[in-house]
Amino acid sequence: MRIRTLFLLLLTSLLSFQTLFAQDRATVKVSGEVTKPLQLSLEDLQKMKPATAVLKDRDGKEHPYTGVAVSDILTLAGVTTGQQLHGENLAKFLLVKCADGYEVLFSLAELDAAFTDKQAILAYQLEGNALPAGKGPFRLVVPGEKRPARSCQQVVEMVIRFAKD
Ligand SMILES: Nc1nc2c(c(=O)[nH]1)N[C@H]1C(S)=C(S)[C@@H](COP(=O)(O)O)O[C@H]1N2
Ligand SMILES: [Mo]
Repeated sequence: MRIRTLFLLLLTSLLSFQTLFAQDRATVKVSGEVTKPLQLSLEDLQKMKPATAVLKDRDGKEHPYTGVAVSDILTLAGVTTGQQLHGENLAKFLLVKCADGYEVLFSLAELDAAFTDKQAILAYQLEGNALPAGKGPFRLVVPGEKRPARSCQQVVEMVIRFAKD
């Protein structure tokens, strides 16, 4: 009996250790039409300039998230932003991919401070705490939208592509 309890204890601690590790190892890949592909970990994001965004849920309740401006991530990856976002570059888009297969799309101009004051962020905290398992470790938070449907959870990849024919 005692051995079994000990074994179970060992197993559960090993499993929770693994979950912690998995959280630590989680990254968001930034790829496609970039000059510098990225693989951002929580640590990498925490070193960048923090930004906040409020997400209204389906019941109208407000939730304050902290993370990094998507535009800062795009700039770091060498995506055309700000002054460079003109002409044919306006036909570029960002596709955000999530662990459950959910995908959402933005034109680059929608995310650019030169075009809009609504700053979308890649969030890693909600009310000062790490995001809960089903939502994190990384979530896109898009303020100023009537529905939270593009605020996608469990983000794993951000792909930039050209939609130009
Ligand atoms: N990865 C992922 N993100 C997602 C979804 C999803 O199915 N998968 N659903 C979206 C929809 S339709 C809504 S309404 C919100 C719900 O977010 P909440 O649970 O924080 O209220 O998540 C959005 N983000
Ligand atoms: Mo939804």
